[in-house]
Amino acid sequence: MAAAPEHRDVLIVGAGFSGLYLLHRLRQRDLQAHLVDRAPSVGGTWYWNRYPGCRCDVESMTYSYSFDEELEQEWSWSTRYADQPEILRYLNHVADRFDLRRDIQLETSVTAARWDEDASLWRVTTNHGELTARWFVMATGCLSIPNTPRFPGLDRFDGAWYHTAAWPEDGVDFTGQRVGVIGTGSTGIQTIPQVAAQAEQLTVFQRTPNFSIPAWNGPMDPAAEAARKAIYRETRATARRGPTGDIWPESTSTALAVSAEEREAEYERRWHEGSFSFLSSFHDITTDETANETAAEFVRNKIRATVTDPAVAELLCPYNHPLGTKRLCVDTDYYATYNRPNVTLVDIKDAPIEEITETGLITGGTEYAFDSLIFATGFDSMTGALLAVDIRGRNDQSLRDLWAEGPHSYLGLTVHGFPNLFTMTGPGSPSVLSNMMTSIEQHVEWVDECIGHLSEQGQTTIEATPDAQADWDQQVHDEAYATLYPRAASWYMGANIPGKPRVFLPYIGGVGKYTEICANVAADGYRGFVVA
Ligand code: NA7
Repeated sequence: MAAAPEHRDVLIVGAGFSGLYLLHRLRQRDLQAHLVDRAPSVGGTWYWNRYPGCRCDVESMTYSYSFDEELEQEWSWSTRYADQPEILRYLNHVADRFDLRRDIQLETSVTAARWDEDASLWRVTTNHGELTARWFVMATGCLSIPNTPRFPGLDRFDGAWYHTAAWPEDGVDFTGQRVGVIGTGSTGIQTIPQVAAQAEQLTVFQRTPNFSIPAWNGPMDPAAEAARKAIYRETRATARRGPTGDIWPESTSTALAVSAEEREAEYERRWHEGSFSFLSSFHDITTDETANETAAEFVRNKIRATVTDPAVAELLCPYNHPLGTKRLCVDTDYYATYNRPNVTLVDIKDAPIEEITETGLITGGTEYAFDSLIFATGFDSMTGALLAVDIRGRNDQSLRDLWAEGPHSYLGLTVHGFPNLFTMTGPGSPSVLSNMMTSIEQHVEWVDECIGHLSEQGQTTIEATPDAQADWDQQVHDEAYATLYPRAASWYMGANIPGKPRVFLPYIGGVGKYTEICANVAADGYRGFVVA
């Protein structure tokens, strides 16, 4: 007879920022929580993405946990934007500091999960057998399933090829090599300058140019660090209240209401501040095409002023989407890299990659030869990791079938027909449109309080009603279509994956507004849910 599956109160999938914090919170309740992850280490996305140049594009003093004041005060980031090794060290430190490892099971992949109606629990299949849990939390991240385009001939390539999100743990030395990079999103833009500095020859294949703002990264200034730490609580509260989960001030004026000189001065100021603050220069940049174009042209002029070959500069200028509607990139020396004699930009907009050969790739009838090829081709975002698991709710309803035309959720956290399932930073939550840390902490605290409250009341299930879910889907859609975002063929829209439904995935109404909605739902006795 097979052994009975191990049972826990809560099963969390994913040892990234959200899974680790949720485990810590639940520990403080009289609940047994267990966390599994397919990786051999904690870290989530910061374990897998270890390509050269990988770092966070949100400042580390904001992109870090706020839940523990001692941790916040004691930890020191070495640079303004931490690189991947430092963020991974931080997550390992957190796992040790809060003694989380005793409830973490690594190298454990979840393949299927089924709601057992009679027992009111989830039966979860892993490569190490079955687990059961009353509450099932998918903390699997928004960008966890790499997108590797199936170019014909890839298995023929005699050189080495890498996806940036599955980088060898020992690193790669490109010294003396001819290297090709496919993709110019945030990842490509981070890695291209680093690879260019090492390789003998680098060729970049660009399908869509992106807008990128300088990070102005550098060593942490001890005075600035101390000043922030003195008001850390206030800045965290500001981040939670605002639309982006970050702390830069949102402009209250419109780009078209001020003179051209004032507009340029504000763009220049934000450009030198760096990162996503640029998008908040004026409050109509993401809603008004004409306003957006003023910001877009400002960035194009920066590209023209940086790249010495005018033809290359023009190829790097984005025209096919409003600024910000594909995720804004944040770089260190990206545009200047094209001034190096060993870097070539190949525009593949009208000449897609035809095939990979033994020695390289063919596009536009020309063959390019390489020793190594880097795929910086992104992810099956937001829904990818959730649908990678065969999740079945009431009446054996499959999540894959339910979401075949696009995701449905209530608050981006729950799905009707799937009781006691929580999808952290799932589609319909602010997640990728915000500082993820702020959204993650909000989700974790809401889910922890929900599970804690129900458990104290002796209640065993919570499930979104169809009406609440339909209303939320509508709100997610309406908020998005009040902006310019749906105009871009972005991964926010699922447009980067052939055949994926075109639905705007994150909630764009803002972190502060979302947090208030979630708090009110809980305060109204979990309005929009059936609790039993
Ligand atoms: P992105 O932003 O999805 O970028 C992927 C890049 O790869 C982008 O330039 C794509 O061009 C390109 N791509 C994808 N498929 C192909 C094919 N078939 N042929 C040529 N080029 C292709 O992923 P990133 O990893 O850069 O960033 C994802 C997020 O991770 C980032 O926003 C941060 O939040 C962290 P396209 O634009 O689709 O024309």
